[in-house]
Amino acid sequence: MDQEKTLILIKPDGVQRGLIGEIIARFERKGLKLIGLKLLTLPKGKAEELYSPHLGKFFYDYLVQFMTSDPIVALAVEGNNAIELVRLINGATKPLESAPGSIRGDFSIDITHNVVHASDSPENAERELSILFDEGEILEYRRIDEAVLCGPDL
Ligand code: 3AN
Repeated sequence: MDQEKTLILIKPDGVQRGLIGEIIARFERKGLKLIGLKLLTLPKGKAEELYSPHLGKFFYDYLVQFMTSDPIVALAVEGNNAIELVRLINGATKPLESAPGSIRGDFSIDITHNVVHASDSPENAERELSILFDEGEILEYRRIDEAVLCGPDL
């Protein structure tokens, strides 16, 4: 099975609105394993690196300013097809496309202040995890429910 690690950020609006617990609970309940967790104010250089694929776009400067304006929460999670799964749980970028039931669909009406970020490919997951987490901050352990969360490879 495709075990993947990916990065999730609870953006400053999510932290300010008191949604940290609500958001983490959704990923935990789904069966994703939390392997890294921190509350931090993102330094400008790291925000620029994180969003470097968007450099030059009209929203880039504001996005960097917003992401560094107040604390965020960084989560590293692991699980079967975690990258796509997390993006499904987060919901689409555009407010009119994020389905009710997703985090953005339930909590956001704005394309910038949209509560969460998540990596969109294995390459970006590796790149983004290394921006937010040092070696040693990502843990390896077994959850006691792993045997029932993930069946055998058939
Ligand atoms: P996602 O976060 O859903 O992967 P991306 O990677 O296309 O979306 O964009 C990264 C972030 O850039 C979005 N979460 C949003 O905050 C911001 N962004 C993207 N498109 C726009 C836009 N048209 N106007 C303003 N901000 C945008």
